[in-house]
Amino acid sequence: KPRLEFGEEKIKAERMFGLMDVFLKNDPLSLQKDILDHVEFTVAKSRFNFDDFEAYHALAHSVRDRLIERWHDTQIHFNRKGPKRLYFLSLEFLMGRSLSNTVINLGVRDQFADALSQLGFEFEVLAEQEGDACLGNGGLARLSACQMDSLATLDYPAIGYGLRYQYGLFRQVILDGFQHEQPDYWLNFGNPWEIERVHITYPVKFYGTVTDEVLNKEKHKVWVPGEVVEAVAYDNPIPGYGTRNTIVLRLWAAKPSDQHNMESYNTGDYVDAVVNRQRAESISSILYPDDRSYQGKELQLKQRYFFVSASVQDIIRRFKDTHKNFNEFPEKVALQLNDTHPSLAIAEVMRVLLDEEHLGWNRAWDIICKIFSYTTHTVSSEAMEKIPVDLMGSLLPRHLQIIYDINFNFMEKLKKMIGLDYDRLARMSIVEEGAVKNIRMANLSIICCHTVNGVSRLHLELLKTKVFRDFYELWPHKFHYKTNGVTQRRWIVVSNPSLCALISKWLGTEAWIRDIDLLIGLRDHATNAELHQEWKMELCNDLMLVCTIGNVQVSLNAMFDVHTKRIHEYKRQLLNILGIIHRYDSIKNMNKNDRKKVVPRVCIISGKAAPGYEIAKKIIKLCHVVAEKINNDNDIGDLLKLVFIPDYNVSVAELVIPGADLSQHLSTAGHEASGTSSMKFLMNGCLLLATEDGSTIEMIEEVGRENMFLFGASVNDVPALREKGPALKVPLQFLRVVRMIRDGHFGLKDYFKSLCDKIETGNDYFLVGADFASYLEAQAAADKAFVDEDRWTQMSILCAAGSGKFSSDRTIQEYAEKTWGIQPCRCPS
Ligand code: T68
Repeated sequence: KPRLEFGEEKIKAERMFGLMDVFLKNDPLSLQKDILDHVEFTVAKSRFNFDDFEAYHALAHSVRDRLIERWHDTQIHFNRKGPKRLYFLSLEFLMGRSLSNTVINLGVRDQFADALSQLGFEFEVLAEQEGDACLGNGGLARLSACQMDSLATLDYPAIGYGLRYQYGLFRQVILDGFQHEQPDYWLNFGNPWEIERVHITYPVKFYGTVTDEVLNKEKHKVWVPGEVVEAVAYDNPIPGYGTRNTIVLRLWAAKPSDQHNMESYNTGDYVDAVVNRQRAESISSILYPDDRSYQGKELQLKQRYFFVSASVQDIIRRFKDTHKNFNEFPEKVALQLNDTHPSLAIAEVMRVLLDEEHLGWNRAWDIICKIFSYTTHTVSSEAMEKIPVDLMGSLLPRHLQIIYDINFNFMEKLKKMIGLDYDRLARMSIVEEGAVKNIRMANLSIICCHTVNGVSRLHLELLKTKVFRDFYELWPHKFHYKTNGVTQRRWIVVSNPSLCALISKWLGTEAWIRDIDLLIGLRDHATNAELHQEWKMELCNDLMLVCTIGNVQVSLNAMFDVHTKRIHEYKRQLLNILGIIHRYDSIKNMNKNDRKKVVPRVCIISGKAAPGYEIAKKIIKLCHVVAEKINNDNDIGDLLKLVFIPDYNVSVAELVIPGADLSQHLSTAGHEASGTSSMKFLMNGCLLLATEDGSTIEMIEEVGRENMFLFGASVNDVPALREKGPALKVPLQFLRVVRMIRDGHFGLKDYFKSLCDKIETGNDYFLVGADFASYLEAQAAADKAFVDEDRWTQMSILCAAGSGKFSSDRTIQEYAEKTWGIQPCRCPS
């Protein structure tokens, strides 16, 4: 069957069809030929002389060819069927590496591995050559990546939009225990997974003025920009698993525009003009590393609008290719805002409909209210984004007008509904009054979106009762939650192939890779001795993790206890370190006999601190000094080790998660909107030591309280504990370990003083002291369970068996059905 559709010229079409009438083949010989062709013609190295890195590139290009083939077919299929599409707008995507994931989703992993081995290469070794694509900060960004995988796998017609940062998230380098940041110029060695679309470009306007113009006797606003920058598309195909469907993540890069500053050429300063043009590229050059503190920087706002404007132009262009009337827009378009970062899209679509499509306010507003949905990933009002009105007015003058108009209409309506409750009106206004006037992006989003989603059930409760209470009371129907999920393709199939094989063997099928509900079938075997044997072998398979740890000698019998996530006070890495100091101190004070009963532990901590976050950086240093002391204490030996793995990213997570026995999720209750790393650990049969926060509450329902180590104050307890202030009781052990740090037991006592002050009773906002006793109890319970191998193995099996709910496939299906109103559109294979 023809792979391409041709126009009129039948002869030409037949000739081309004759040349390309079959899909690329996946037998060893064809694959080898493809790889060698790419060595010779893409990498431009002799096929007789190339190294692993060059082989990786040739391999990646051969895989990419197959990806493009499916992607074209999917696009043709979507265009033919014309379904409603989802446009997923996110400023961050943490994709990690692509090679292994792609070959597994395409179903050609083993074929490529065989072909390579005959050429004398090992697939895994070449896969190690790939760098991580770290175009995001943390949970939110990795969630976007997991969701793209699920959208493709479930055959949904979706497109992801983001920014092609030249510098990804900073690399963390540890020097003498201190974090240093280095730029991640990830494109240095080329990126075989993207396709540059030199013809898909859109002008993006900034600054300037807005004037009134009369057109067909009607008044219209015209925005005359002061600067224009070009957005160029880079397409990253995302293959589904067990389907031909391949969707795209389109990332925008900024390039100078020919419309930019034409006068400077005319005034003759050619060299200056060219240099100035080049500055345009800085818009998409850097990912802002500050997790959840929007600083209202001009470049950051420019970046956001740049991304939004290019995406909106692309979406409208695609719609207009096949439709004349905007009445159908809501039937064909769903726009998802991943947090408020892309919420300028609301004002941008409104602007295009009003000023360019001349729809009139009411028609345009009606469309806006039908197409946008918004997911918030934040729990506190303080973390909600605000943009200074002055900044917005100078950079995006027309958008500011539109936002004011939306707000005016909303305020008028609101007054009719709630009366003249001025405090409440002020809280709900999009415009925050004060010394500096701000635009509240969350308010804008809630007012304009048909649905506001939280990321766990508890998160929705907090939104309803605290953060968005005023809005919830007004529009209860808008508020929903979709508990987050992660993709089992990346987090089991790719990163833990031996567990994957074991699960498939015991379930008698690989179907769980697409249909995660089947995992529950493992429960039937939870007490099976034979499975226990195999599962235990699997749990002991910590070798990769040991290699990652590097030069710290550890015992393989030890419990591998892992705490990996961004370093943040609310995530309480400090609680973990204090617990480790307490363990160290206890072992030191034990007699020989008691020492024999100690369960050896390898504690692993990993995570980045935002560059300006002093306290978080001190926590990293504390971890290092404590590690230094413990790891070199002969008295302790194998009983306790502490390792900090630098530069945590997706690839490190892929090594660490499969090797962990216990993982820690210690957020003060009410602070973690959901948490997603816990889901990856759970799927891998790792036991959780956690507070009852975010999605953990739902995990308790799925795997049972008895299979987890829970501790700490509940969300309802937290306010009362905080209120106690200096009267709050903390255990003696806590005072003792804090004293050890204060007294300089680990050195640098002056440096750590502020850290200790932060957890001083009366000052301890995150309740480290209040939760300490309960934390130690949970740790002791974990030790006790670990010694009973059968019990531990059974708990581990039950965790994996109960993790099905936490697949992003379930999340995406809920979004598709309840929020976006999109249907699967499966490309025939
Ligand atoms: C996280 N948020 C939540 N934000 O903290 C986590 N913010 O509980 C949740 O599981 C996850 O989102 C997915 O829903 C973030 O990761 C950011 O990374 C971020 C980045 C820039 C600005 C603000």
